[in-house]
Amino acid sequence: MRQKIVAGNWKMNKNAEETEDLLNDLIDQLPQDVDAQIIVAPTFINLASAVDHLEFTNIAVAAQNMHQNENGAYTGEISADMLKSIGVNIVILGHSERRAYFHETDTILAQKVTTALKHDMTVIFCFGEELKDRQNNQHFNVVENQLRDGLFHLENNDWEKIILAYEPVWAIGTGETASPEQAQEMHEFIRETIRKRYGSNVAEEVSILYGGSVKPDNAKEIFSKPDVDGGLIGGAALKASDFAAIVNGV
Ligand code: G2H
Repeated sequence: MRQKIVAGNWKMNKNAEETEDLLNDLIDQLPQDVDAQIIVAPTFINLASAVDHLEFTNIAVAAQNMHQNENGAYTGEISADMLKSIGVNIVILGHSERRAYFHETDTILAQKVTTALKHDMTVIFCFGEELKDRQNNQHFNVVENQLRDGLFHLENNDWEKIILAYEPVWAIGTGETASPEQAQEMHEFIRETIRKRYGSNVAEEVSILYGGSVKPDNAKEIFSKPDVDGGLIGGAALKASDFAAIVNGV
């Protein structure tokens, strides 16, 4: 059985006090007995307090990004070792906002993945096509290329540390969601692409999350699809009752 996962990507939201408030609300409202891994990704400066806060809970903490190099003159950046040193073992890489606004290329992302795995971190690797790609019927090609260029340098056993997050760019923060059928169609294609390169064991084990305007009222139907193993949640992760409702739908 594949691991079900619901991860909240808080993006650039919540100051220190608001982070504590939301974490407290999540501790109160998230189900204890759910058969899924629950992850939250606050901003860098609130990660250490989040790790402390969540120590005795079933909620894990992820970073939203990290640098590909070990250390050095990279003003403003954060390394894998720094994250590990405060107890953060999971990192989101390749989010479309990082790709679009911070010019992260597939080559840089492949390096980031390698660095994260070297530090024994789990990677939530995001990818997905833009609207123009879907309109031009290029969405499968784009996704296949993103997987190949970002991840296909890995060995089979590296995949134990990889979680995939398919996030069609046209559905991110727009209120527009891929239909459950569109999500399933792409997730099946992704699993097949992994199967061709790495074989059935890796393909069947890897969790593939859907991301893009997941809300309490559409989560359950999307999560019910056979190749959708959970979600990466943005806007709806900022309110504990919404995030809890989504977790309950997995
Ligand atoms: C996609 C998603 C979380 P939202 O970016 O990564 O955000 O749910 O707000 O579309």
